Amino acid sequence: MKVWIDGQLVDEADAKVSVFDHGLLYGDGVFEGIRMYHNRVFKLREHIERLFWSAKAILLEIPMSPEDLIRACVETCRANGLRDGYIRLLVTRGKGTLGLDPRRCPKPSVIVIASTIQLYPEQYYREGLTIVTVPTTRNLVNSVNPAIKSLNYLNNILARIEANNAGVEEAIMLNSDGFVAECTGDNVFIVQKGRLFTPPQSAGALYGITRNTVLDCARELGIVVAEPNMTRYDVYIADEMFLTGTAAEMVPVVKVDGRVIGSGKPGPVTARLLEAFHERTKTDGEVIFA
Ligand code: PXG
Repeated sequence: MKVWIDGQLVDEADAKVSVFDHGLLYGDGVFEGIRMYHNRVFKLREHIERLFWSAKAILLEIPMSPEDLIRACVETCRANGLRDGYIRLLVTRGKGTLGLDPRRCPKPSVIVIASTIQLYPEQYYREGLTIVTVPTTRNLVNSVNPAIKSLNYLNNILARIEANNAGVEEAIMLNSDGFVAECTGDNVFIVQKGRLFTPPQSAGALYGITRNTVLDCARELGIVVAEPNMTRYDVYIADEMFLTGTAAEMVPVVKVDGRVIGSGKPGPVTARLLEAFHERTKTDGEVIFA
């Protein structure tokens, strides 16, 4: 496998960062997870835009233009012969000294890894996931805002460990007010009487690109959408529920904290949206091989 690092495509074995990189020492950096479908990098421009927003929020200057980053992603897919798969794009604060001060890091590093990704087992897409709410609270919007896709995912990892301990694959995280924020790597949606709801971004969620795509699909299908604050109660009484994320795509949820959601099977609105989503993956994004 070839990995893109700071302008060069190198062999996987030579793709290395310094132990003094503040991305490693402090989780100081930002990233994106991007998918390729049918020879296209899905929503690549939107991912690059969000990467620049994350970087801006942490005062990290990306040493490349958006257009150059787009080219680097496509080039890395080509170098690995990938038409479907997954890109992990990251920008670290770079090599510095021991000590927090990012002024000691003169040059941020840009890394593009293009590979494949393991989906949830197919069974979950057919039958739906069982999930739980976990005690670890979503980061406060006034701390490291959860909208920043930073290299410090420890909060989400703790929640994921709590999900693992409960024997399930995902976890709902609440914010400090007790409202539903999102899952550890996915945004949350519910369907109630034919209408689609997802927590507002101010509740402490990532500005999910799959979330936006699904909202666009819903509006196009004439489904009413809203972004209200949502409690666990709202989730329990939903007719349908699903999660969205680049890795997970759209995955139905059929049980939360022991409560069966709706009929206990993936619902009809979820199925319509899933079909619309898959259609979009066929036509959107930068072409890899001309
Ligand atoms: N919330 C969080 C906390 C995330 O990390 C999403 C929501 C969904 O956002 P997108 O833009 O992807 O629709 C994410 C994204 C992984 C992995 O390796 C995780 C994500 C994306 C890609 C891969 O687990 N999370």
